[in-house]
Amino acid sequence: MAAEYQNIFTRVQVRGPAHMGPATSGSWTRDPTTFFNYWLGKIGDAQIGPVYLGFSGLAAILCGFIAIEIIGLNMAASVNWDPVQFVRQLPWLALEPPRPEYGLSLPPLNEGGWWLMAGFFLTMAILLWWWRTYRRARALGLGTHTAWAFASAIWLYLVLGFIRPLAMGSWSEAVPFGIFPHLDWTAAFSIRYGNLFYNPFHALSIAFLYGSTLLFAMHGATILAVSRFGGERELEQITDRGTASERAALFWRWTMGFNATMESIHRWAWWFAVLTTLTGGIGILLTGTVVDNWYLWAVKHGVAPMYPPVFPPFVDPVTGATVPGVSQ
Ligand code: 07D
Ligand code: 07D
Repeated sequence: MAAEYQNIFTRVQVRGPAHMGPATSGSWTRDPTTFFNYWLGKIGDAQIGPVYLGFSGLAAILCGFIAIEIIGLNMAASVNWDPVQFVRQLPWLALEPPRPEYGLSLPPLNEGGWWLMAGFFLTMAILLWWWRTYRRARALGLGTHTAWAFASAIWLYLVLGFIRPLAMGSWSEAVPFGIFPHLDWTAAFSIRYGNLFYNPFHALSIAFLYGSTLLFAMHGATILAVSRFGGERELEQITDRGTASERAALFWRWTMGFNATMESIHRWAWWFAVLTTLTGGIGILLTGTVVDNWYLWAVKHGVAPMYPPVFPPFVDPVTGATVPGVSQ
């Protein structure tokens, strides 16, 4: 019988002995536990495991657990340990950073100390997880592209919660833990510094974010469209372009006159994603440290117009002083 065309939903789930992957050196013994899951096999590979725990993995999970525990218990305390209110109000609950008067000092636990401690453990968890992605890639003889892409996200995270607060001299500048509270922080940050839309690095970050989704859609669509010719076996297509890659390339040359290659499309994707948080982190770090008001910055550089006065200057009836006009 001729092999039938298969896609993600019609794939035959072949069950051989579990594949343990190539041997590596300098690692902990691999946990041999594996099993198969039919439903996960529908969206990916049905084989689950072997998971490699390792030192950094174990330490990251531990630190992550402590961070979530501190955040969760503080939130629970804020609703008087009432489990119903905890669930009802969860999206609005917060663990806030210290008030400005504490600067960079260590505040009492209930006035930001818990926030500082949760931040420490969350940061440790993230950094240890980064180390795990680096080490596991190395152990398999891979490049470390995943680790460096992750590092770009961590850069923005560190700018938001650590580097910029250090530069501003106060933990109060950092982001609170909480679902809507961190959105309130984001909105307030934009307003406080004169509208982030006028920050050119925010604009760059948006262009790369939108560009990432466009590239992802174009690439995903292209590969799915040629999968009936074996196009999803990308590695083979790099060494032997075969009919799938030829067609994919021709499709884009027909429609746009230009095509990426099997390799270069992944470089485009990597850079667009990485530059989203890289430029974003630069934009946030400049805010309040170098530029205090992005709207006025844009006016100064001829990017935005100065609005005409809405209220002309007037004489204050109480003091007799002339009050300047208000322009926005
Ligand atoms: C889909 C991969 C899975 C990850 C998920 C997130 C937690 C938090 C904590 C209950 C794409 C897991 C979430 C572990 C649980 C508690 C206390 C990734 C995928 C599903 N944000 N943000 C969200 C974080 C910042 C902003 C959602 C984290 C900045 C806006 C989620 C950070 C600013 C909106 C979330 C962080 C900002 C969100 C969905 C860290 C500027 C939304 C995230 C560590 C960049 C959206 C209610 C998602 C939303 C949203 C997590 C930072 C803005 C809770 C962990 C300070 C405008 N953010 N965020 O799918 O629905 O990511 O909010 O820096 O509209 Mg955020
Ligand atoms: C947050 C990187 C850190 C995350 C890490 C993940 C865990 C979870 C979970 C295992 C997201 C750790 C993960 C702990 C483990 C599990 C389950 C990446 C993060 C390490 N903006 N804005 C951006 C737009 C406005 C504002 C970026 C659009 C307004 C602020 C992005 C609009 C105001 C900041 C972007 C818009 C405002 C941003 C984020 C439109 C609010 C930032 C990129 C159309 C009123 C951040 C320079 C990203 C930034 C940022 C988009 C509007 C405020 C491109 C499209 C004007 C304060 N905005 N924004 O990838 O970098 O984030 O700015 O209106 O800090 Mg914005």
